[in-house]
Amino acid sequence: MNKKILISLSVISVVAAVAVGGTIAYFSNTETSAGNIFIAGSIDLKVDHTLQTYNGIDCKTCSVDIISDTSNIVTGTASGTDPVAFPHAAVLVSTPYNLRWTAIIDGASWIWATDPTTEYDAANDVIYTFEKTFDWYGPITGTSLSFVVGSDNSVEVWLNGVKIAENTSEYGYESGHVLTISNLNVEQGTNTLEFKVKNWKQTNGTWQTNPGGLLYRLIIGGNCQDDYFKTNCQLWGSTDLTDQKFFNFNDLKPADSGVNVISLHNAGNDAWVCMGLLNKVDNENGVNQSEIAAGDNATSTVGELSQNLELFIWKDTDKDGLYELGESPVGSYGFDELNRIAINDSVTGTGDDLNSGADEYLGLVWCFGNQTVFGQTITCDGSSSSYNIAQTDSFLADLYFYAEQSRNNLDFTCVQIPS
Ligand SMILES: [Ca+2]
Ligand SMILES: [Ca+2]
Ligand SMILES: [Ca+2]
Ligand SMILES: [Ca+2]
Repeated sequence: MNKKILISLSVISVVAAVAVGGTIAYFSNTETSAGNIFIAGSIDLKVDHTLQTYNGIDCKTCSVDIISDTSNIVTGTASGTDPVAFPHAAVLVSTPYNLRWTAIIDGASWIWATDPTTEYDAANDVIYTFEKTFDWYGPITGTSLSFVVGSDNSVEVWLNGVKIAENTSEYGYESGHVLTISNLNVEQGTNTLEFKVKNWKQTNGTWQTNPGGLLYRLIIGGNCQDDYFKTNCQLWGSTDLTDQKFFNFNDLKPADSGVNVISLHNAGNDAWVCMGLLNKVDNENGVNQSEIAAGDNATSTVGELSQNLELFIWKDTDKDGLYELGESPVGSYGFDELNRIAINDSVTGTGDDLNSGADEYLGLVWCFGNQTVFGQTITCDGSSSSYNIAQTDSFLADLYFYAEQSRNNLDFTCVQIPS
């Protein structure tokens, strides 16, 4: 049997009353036993995180700062002769060929599809399209906008498929002729910026006399001040996880609680799905008098935070972060025991695998203290002095989602995953 496995990891970093950094990991793994039944296709799980609250405060985007650099993508051209297949990363213009390129934007670099501009593209009218995406969640009101675009020669700026501004000047590369955009209709979720840059033909032009180029910086100024949660929480659209964190708190107190909505998108074959924590680390970070009074050991190095963090998971069908009638519970867990949780496996229900192309929406409610779920009401009680044992402690872990094909694998259970 040919079996493909993908595991996505993301970090939990929760700290009681001390700040600490986290590490991040992602890996995918393919296991193959060759020569038997061949099953085409693969398992590809994508994960998004579109809603988070902490003590009733919503996570939202604080700021955006993007520039022309090699993370911009060249998506296509009109009559240009870039020999590399699209899409591909934009390249830095290695030499400021044209002394008239007086536009300077802090932090931004001149980019183009090729370096240097091809011979044909310097002598003919050509247009290249550069693309960059950014996420925005929450209100845009109260933010500031700075958006300046330099171009050689003219440029159209598009946002989410709509042209929002253009610079028709041949001299977009001069400081006095750059394009300044003062209004941006940002959408919730992922926004796509496109720059359609036209290099104007010059008879017998060369890469020295007639290069093409794009230079820009977009800053949407924050409105989160120094709120740790707001400036450190992250929301994102459907993606393979790399460095995203679902949890990042630096000053937890008993009775603190929060909600996360996580969506799993199955972009591959029908699959079983499990989740859990790996690489759990409980740090003591010293033992104070309150901890000792609560029963901690003065010489302890292993903290007690994960034992005192509780979690309830349910299938949040309407992805609103509220546990409502008709939505199925997955279960209640301590963070210290959270591993190999069955979201969809052969014992969670008949035919309960996650179909190809389908989504699963999970709601998570965590509590520092004693969590109870009664009917649709979830409470968090941190009033016991026993929680003092976790003062100054910290907890880090990787949150993983595991997908395994369900076809020809009907008896799979999440407890089969190596822990
Ligand atoms: Ca030019
Ligand atoms: Ca401690
Ligand atoms: Ca709901
Ligand atoms: Ca402790």
